Amino acid sequence: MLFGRTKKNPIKLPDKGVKEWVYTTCGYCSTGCSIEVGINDKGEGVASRGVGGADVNQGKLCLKGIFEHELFYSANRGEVPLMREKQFDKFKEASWDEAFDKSASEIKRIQEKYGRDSFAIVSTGQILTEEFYTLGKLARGVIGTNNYDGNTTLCMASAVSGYKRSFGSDGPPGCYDDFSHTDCLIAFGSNLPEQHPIIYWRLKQALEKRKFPVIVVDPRVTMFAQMADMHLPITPGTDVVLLNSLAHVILNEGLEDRAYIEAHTTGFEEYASLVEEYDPISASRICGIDEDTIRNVARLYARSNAAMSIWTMGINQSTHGSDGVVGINSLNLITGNIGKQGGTSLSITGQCNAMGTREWSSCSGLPGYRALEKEQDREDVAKFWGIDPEFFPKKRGLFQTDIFPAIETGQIKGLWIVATNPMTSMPNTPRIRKTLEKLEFMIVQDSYSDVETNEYAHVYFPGAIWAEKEGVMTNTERRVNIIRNVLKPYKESKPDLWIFNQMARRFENGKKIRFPDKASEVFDEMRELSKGRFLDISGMTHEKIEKNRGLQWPCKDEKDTGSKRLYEDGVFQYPDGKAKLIPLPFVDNNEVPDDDYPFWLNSGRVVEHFHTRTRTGKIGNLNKFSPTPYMEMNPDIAAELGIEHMTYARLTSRRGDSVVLVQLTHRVGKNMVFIPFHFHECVNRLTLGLLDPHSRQPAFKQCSVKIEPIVQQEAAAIVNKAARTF
Ligand SMILES: Nc1nc2c(c(=O)[nH]1)N[C@H]1C(S)=C(S)[C@@H](COP(=O)(O)OP(=O)(O)OC[C@H]3O[C@@H](n4cnc5c(=O)[nH]c(N)nc54)[C@H](O)[C@@H]3O)O[C@H]1N2
Ligand SMILES: Nc1nc2c(c(=O)[nH]1)N[C@H]1C(S)=C(S)[C@@H](COP(=O)(O)OP(=O)(O)OC[C@H]3O[C@@H](n4cnc5c(=O)[nH]c(N)nc54)[C@H](O)[C@@H]3O)O[C@H]1N2
Ligand code: SF4
Ligand SMILES: [Mo]
Repeated sequence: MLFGRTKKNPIKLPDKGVKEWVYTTCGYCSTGCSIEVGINDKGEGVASRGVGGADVNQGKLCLKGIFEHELFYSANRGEVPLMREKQFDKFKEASWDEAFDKSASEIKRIQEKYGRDSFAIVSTGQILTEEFYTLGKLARGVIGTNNYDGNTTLCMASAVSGYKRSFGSDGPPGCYDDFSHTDCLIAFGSNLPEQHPIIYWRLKQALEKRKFPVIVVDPRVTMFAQMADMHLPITPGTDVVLLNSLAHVILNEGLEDRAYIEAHTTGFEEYASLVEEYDPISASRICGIDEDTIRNVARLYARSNAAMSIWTMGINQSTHGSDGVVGINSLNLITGNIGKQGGTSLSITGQCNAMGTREWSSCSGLPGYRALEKEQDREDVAKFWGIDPEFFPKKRGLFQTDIFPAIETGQIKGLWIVATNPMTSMPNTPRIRKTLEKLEFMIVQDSYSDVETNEYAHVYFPGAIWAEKEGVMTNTERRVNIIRNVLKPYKESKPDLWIFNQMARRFENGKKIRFPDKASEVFDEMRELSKGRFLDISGMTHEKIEKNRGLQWPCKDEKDTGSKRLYEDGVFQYPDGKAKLIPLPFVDNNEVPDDDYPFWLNSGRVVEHFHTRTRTGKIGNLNKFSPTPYMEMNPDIAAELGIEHMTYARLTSRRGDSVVLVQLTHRVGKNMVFIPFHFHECVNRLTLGLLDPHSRQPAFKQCSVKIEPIVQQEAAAIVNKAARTF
């Protein structure tokens, strides 16, 4: 009998009729893959492929990137501006002028009646850097509200805060090339193979050439944990204890880099005396990692020629997020692993341009890593923009996570949401729903009109998407890469830059400040503002960026082709040039499982979906892999509760309840469940989101729930609603 194919005809790929390939950069995650979009003779985007010569991805793309061109024509793209008098009335189509006039007059009315800061703006990590800079000008220099922040508070705020506390400035010091030089890697709360598949591929590529230990710290057996040499299944929210204990072993055994500590850090005495309290035996009782493993990992790390740490949301999204980052930085400082090939403390960023907003949006201050708190910075920017420095507030206003409670208490009356979907992505969405209902006026600016938050808007601005506009984005390793304008905006939708410029013209200061229409002219302003500073991009131009497939800042002049690493000279951004070692006492303030709510609720992502599914939920080749809200649950505990594989179950927390499909797996222990957060009315109905005191980032990953079986027919109806198919 014959098995397999008998006739071996070559596989023929369907001809998509591509006439031209246009260079751009992927618009999903912060890996920053260079991508080319294929255009047919009607000017439509019909294919995507990786760019072979690009440093970052060397021709590869993950499955989200491969289908990225399908976004252009996917369901419910915003076609025209929409308006309505009252929330929940039927939207009516409007002209752009009508939508802008109404919005500007409502903003002015609210600010005149309740004060300038009563109108808030919440932005994103997903538009282009020139757009961020322009929105910053509009928010800080024209509308003049201090309650202006972004969804990066849900995402990277702890990394920013931790970098600032340790090094005196934000800015990830390492790069992907460090994998090729390191002798030991620890990954804290990061599931690289699913969330940053191409960074993971870079790591695998390095490991194929040269073996070094990979240690993954994650309460769940992730795909990354499965490939690691060591998996440390930490008790949720206790990474700081593990970090203190690693430092304890290093200092007790004299494995630290004394010369580096003395030359480049301050605060050693206080730091050492605090970590002295975290011996591995006491620490193991809190963080759940046995004492020998703690000692082994500490020795391995400190004895390596070069060792590096990476982390993502398992660290940032915690009540100790900022402390976790500081702890990781300190581990690297005491072992002399900063600014060195293969020795670094590299936060793996989330959204495609979360770095761009940190650098240029003015959300937390003023452009180019400037601070509102510094008089010189206020004066420099005011002069550059041509306005009175007194127009600026003297300190930063509310963080995104404090803006919603301020709506609740009536301090904020109007809100403009740009490219974020808090009705699905914020913790405790039942509370967010009530909050949004209190607004007198809300604008939602999004590429999709069906984004859940739009249900509460008075005005909807349809934003063009990613490759329908031009500008740059910065990735995890500080690489600025270009998005070329591949095709025309869909229907009447418009680039976010154009939208901000049109709004600016409707205010007094908008007539004083220049708002260039061309992205390259906006970029020129940024270059000028960056000259001679830590974040120097003055040596970049759009053309040079494309030619090099991205340039890493600082990049100081025409000949400069960028910098792989920061702090190679050991000079940090504090006035004394030294990094700070900061003691981190641990206080357990999480909602932990108890008799009433016996399970930890963990949440995160899966490879095929991006965030709230406004995009990937509509792409068949992605959505088909996980079309339904589900939960990973341990089979042993499920059997005790009478819950079966692929049936529905109800979870309840102190905030609300949710129904999901059960997938039995040993990825999670008996006291934990994991739910991807991509689905509306799902995990964030349950989450508590206690805030980190430094970064105000919510602890999405820690709260407690109870679980029960549910009548299957009733459940199916609830779940189908949350799955919303298109
Ligand atoms: N496919 C896909 N890729 C994405 C995204 C997406 O939505 N889909 N989003 C992008 C964005 S914005 C971000 S921020 C990143 C997020 O990227 P990641 O942070 O890698 O992804 P998550 O799944 O949110 O969380 C990572 C891990 O943290 C673990 N964790 C939970 N609690 C703790 C803890 O207390 N300690 C430790 N050490 N670990 C813990 C979880 O078990 C989980 O496996 O991904 C980016 N890439
Ligand atoms: N439980 C739980 N919740 C979480 C997390 C978790 O791990 N667990 N992770 C948190 C994290 S790290 C993040 S980053 C947030 C993400 O949360 P969100 O920011 O709310 O999620 P997105 O779905 O990415 O929303 C972005 C919106 O921007 C739109 N958009 C995309 N490109 C453009 C553009 O160019 N212009 C305009 N105008 N619109 C555009 C998209 O259609 C989408 O509606 O979720 C957070 N929420
Ligand atoms: S790894 Fe990230 S940047 Fe690269 S193709 Fe995938 S989603 Fe896009
Ligand atoms: Mo994120």
